[in-house]
Amino acid sequence: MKERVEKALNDQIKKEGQSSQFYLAMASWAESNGLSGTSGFMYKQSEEERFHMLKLVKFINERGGIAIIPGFETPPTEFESVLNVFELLLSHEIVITESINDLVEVCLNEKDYTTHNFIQWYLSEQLEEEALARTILDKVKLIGEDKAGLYLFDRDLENSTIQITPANTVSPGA
Ligand code: OFO
Repeated sequence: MKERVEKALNDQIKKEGQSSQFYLAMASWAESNGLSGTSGFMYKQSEEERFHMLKLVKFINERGGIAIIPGFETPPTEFESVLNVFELLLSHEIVITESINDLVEVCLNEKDYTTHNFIQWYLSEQLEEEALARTILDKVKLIGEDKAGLYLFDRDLENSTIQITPANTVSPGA
């Protein structure tokens, strides 16, 4: 595996792991604030990011490279609100999408078409995650300061009745 590709993949391992920790912090904050739907959603997101990290670790090792298992910075323990949590989720996912795009560029420059192919899965994953974050954020914005609305939103998240739709809207039943 070319050095530049290996380095870019290792950088991505760190980013996926940091995402997992960040979402875990959000899950924990939501849990301690009685928001079980939001917390369940964030625990799941955190698990997914950990899976993304592991997938990269295994890919690098399978191709004869050396995966570097990173240490992580401590994420925040406090968040302003549910709105703040989902704003952070979306902005973080946008940054990760840019990073995956950079990774694609490195693969093309280095003519590493196998890794390029592998990274396509991350591209579509990012597309879905950004769409989901936008969908949820739109809904949280609609709620505003309405406490009853927040209760129903959190309950819907818990029951997984909020789903991504291509038109960036919330599913019926939510
Ligand atoms: Fe790893 O999928 Fe988003 O960040």
